[in-house]
Amino acid sequence: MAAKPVDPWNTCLNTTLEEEDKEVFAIVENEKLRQWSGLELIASENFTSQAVIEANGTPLTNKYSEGLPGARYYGGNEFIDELENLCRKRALAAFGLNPEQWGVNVQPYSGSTANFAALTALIQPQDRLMGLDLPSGGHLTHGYQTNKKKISSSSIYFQSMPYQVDPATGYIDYKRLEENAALYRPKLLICGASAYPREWDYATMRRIADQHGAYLMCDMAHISGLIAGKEAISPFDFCDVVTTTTHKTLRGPRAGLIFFRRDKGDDLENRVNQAVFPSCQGGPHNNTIAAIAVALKQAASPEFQQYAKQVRANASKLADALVGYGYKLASGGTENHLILWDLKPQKLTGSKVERICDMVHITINKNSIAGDKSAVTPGGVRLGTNALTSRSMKEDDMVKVAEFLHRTVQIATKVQEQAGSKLMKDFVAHCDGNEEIAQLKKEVVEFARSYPMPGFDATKIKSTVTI
Ligand code: DSN
Repeated sequence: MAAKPVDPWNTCLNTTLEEEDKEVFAIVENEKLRQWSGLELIASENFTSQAVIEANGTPLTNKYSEGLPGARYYGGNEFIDELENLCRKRALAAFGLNPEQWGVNVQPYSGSTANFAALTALIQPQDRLMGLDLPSGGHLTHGYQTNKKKISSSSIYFQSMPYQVDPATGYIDYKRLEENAALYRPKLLICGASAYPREWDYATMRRIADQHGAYLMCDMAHISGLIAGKEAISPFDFCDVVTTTTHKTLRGPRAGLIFFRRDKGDDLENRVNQAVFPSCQGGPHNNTIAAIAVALKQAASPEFQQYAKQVRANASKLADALVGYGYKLASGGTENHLILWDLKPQKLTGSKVERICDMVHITINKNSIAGDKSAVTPGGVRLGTNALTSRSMKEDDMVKVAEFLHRTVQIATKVQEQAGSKLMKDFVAHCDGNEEIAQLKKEVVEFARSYPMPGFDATKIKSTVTI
């Protein structure tokens, strides 16, 4: 039978993005140029692979599949079931888990929804939880609240008491955590962080949780790639539930996973699955699940172990080089992919150094250092080597990156002096026309562009801007 003609009002359904929407196309191309031309040091970002990007952009986005494989609320899910089962199998394999002991839900849209679903599964509204305080490097979703306000839904719907790092050492104060837990008697202890450069003492966390019959959950989002790559201690030997994002060191698409013990005897499997859907989410994003599956296949490979090893080696070298310039790092260094750089001895805020870095195409983020009073103008910045390692950088390159960073601090110091005030608006005004900034930007861009670009062909970028 001859193909039927396309209705005129449907011709837009088979045009390329470039043909169909020049504005969005240009934004995408300009962002590609920015990614290729800069030094990406945000510890929670990475450059995912071309295969992951392809899977993420497939017609799997068209399908509704509420429910689980074999038990859906919609028809037509035979291939989606196959995909979700494959993704679940790969998730367990990537972390060396026995399917009789562990199961996984691959539907969470992100790390924050994964965490809220995990809390929903594990404890009742207004039950008590303890997570690492945000100013100590913890995540919002681990119960964050201030003196004035309950910020995260994890503190709005649950009672929260944080534990902290010892500001003198930068290490988690487990002794104080144990003492406070004895008074607070939490139902849930959460380990895992967004800005903690040291290994976790999971055995101690487990012991404290057991003293109170509490669940132990790990949010391994930042270090999941290092765990899969056998470069960090596995939390699975100690925890009841483990959550993660899939786009940080794991280098997949933006999404979340929840692992749960199947052999604990209190039905965590059903509780977690029901918490994800129908309690917290609707239909899974199947294109994303396809992309997660691809990333997990890659994460289980010997090459990924080499990548994870290099991420740590690069972080360690970058930390050493910064210390070599006389800078202070929280806890004195790093054992994972990230560095917390304390800029208070330089009398600079993280915001100002972040600002200069942005201007020279080094992408970092300002971050609280334990003891800081304000999260808006924190005293430090956070650096991570996961993305630069995906661009094939090694230890020698970290020496150069440290030199670039040192120059940003020197520039920030001079600009602050010239501004004659500590106000950000005066600082920004005095950056205009600064020749050192222009020179450093030129060098950074040239350096960055000399490294391979994962995920897309940088020679084919059709940007409408110049960098
Ligand atoms: N916002 C992420 C980070 O930067 O660590 C965590 O979700």
